[in-house]
Amino acid sequence: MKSEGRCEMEYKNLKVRANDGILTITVNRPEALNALNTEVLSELHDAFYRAHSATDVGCVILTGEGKAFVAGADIAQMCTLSMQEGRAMTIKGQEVMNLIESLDKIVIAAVNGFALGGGCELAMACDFRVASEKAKFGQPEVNLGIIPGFGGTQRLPRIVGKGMAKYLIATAEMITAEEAHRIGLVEKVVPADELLMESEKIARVILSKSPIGVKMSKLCVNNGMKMDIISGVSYEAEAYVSTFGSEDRIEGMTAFLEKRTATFKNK
Ligand code: CO8
Repeated sequence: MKSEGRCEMEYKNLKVRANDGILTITVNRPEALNALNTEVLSELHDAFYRAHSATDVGCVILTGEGKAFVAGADIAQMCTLSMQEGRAMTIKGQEVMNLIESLDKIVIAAVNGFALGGGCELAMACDFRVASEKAKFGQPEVNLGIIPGFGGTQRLPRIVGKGMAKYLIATAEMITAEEAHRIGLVEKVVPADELLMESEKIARVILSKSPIGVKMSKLCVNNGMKMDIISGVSYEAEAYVSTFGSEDRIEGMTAFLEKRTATFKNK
């Protein structure tokens, strides 16, 4: 997959800003709590497609405008859909989530507020989640007579375990950022006004590491989770060996021995 054109684009429902290798994508439909309709999904797909393989982007931050990260799929739109249209929307949403998960760089979900239903699923497709202490998480689909359809029944148990996933989905309970942190759904909770600063700080730390190392380790974790342990470690060994052929491996090790900071070239 090659990205074409610029990453910073004009969208109706997104704000996209590139700064020093960090691409910040903000879902910007606050009047509907950033609910995901098919248009927002298409724009997210386009923005992440452009970010993929973009050489001037090293890390992506995904967040929401206003009091929600994303309050789910758009219920007003879903209410009008036929079964075929419902199928098309779930597939479209899953394509966006899969694209984010398989992006060749780390995607940080900076969860500023409600992350419900499709919004929680969107956050789970990211590599990890930094949450404002005001954020709220939940899978309320059973309140609406549906189930999570953007990957939630698959990603939630892989993140928090089977029992907790079933508990959250079957009760539709909305949980606080603190509780989400306790169960491992969120990696870090920060004060609301520090969320973007903290996420950018983490992104800058990642940008200072070897891009090949970061990319290959993401690939190993993602693909290894689909394998049994023996196949997974053997996959890791091949990926590990491939980093040995990089200039950055020589630079990283030499810099350590010379007691200086490594300058990585992504080669
Ligand atoms: N879809 C559409 N509009 C929404 C959504 C949504 N998910 N969430 C909020 N809005 C709208 C409200 O309707 C309201 O609009 P208006 O001002 O025109 O009445 C506006 O946003 C503000 O919302 P509230 O007034 O409700 O704000 P509150 O602060 O009182 O409440 C809540 C905030 C608790 C977040 C509340 O808005 C809420 O419960 N929202 C719905 C949450 C939800 O159920 N999400 C799950 C949706 S289902 C889903 O995501 C399935 C994913 C898989 C889909 C597969 C494709 C077919």
